[in-house]
Amino acid sequence: MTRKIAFITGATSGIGWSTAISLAQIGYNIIATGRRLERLQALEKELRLEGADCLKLCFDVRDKQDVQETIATIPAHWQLIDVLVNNAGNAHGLDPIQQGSVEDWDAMIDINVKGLLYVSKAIMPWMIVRAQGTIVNIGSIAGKEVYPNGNVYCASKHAVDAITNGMRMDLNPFGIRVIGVHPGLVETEFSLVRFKGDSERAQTVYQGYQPLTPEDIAETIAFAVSRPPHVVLADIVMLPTAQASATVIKKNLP
Ligand code: NDP
Ligand code: 8X3
Repeated sequence: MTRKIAFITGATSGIGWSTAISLAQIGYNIIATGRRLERLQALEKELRLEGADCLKLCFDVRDKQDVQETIATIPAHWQLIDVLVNNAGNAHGLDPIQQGSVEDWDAMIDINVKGLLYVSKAIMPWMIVRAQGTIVNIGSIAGKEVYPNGNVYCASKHAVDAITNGMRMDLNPFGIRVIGVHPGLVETEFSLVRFKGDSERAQTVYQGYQPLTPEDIAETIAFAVSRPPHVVLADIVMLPTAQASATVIKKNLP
């Protein structure tokens, strides 16, 4: 079997890690990226167990020059990228706008929005020249709705939604599929990052109901990218059953 190639940002954890495994299981070799090299090394071992090759690229998506220079080192046979999953991102803080930290705002806009653009800018030409490829952008329910204290994170994910829809239009002449995946609550390191390492606070986000798992999202991405070439699942909103909207969550707490 000739394996396809998927490039996944934020593959060191959560949704990105699980997506790497799921795509390996359906016949992809993986270009896995993130800042934590030891995590990429651990992922590579898991991918090899699935029979997949792995190219590890360590960079911060905020660093435009590093993104460009690192992606430029990809050997020719790895440049035939079939699927790009723009997943790297996080929330930083959960504060009323008037109390928000400028550093947190910068991080969310630089990583979730500009990082996605920098990576896409480097990969799209390889898809355009082959007139094929699929781009999966990980948005959020926060990109469809706004919730109290979510202000800038929600703005960053609304931007991802807009960019996704714009990409689908602009890449339409080249037959490139663009898919937006917008999860609700998924138990990952997301809340640990949002609350700056406060694990007790992070755990409370997922208590009293069954959140989505990163595997749930990964399976859906694997399903979406493996549809026949004439089919695009353009916009996927995925919630835990206990969640009806960004703010309506049925919790059974003591
Ligand atoms: P995790 O914190 O588990 O994973 C985040 C990933 O993003 C890590 O692999 C991290 O890698 C990478 N990342 C973060 N900052 C950077 C950076 N500056 N440069 C490169 N990589 C970076 O969270 P999730 O798996 O939950 O998040 C993945 C995506 O899903 C995000 O875009 C998030 O907004 C979105 N999402 C999450 C939901 C949830 O409830 N968990 C719901 C909806 C959307 P490293 O630290 O090694 O660089
Ligand atoms: C992550 C889900 O509800 O915390 O995007 O914004 S939420």
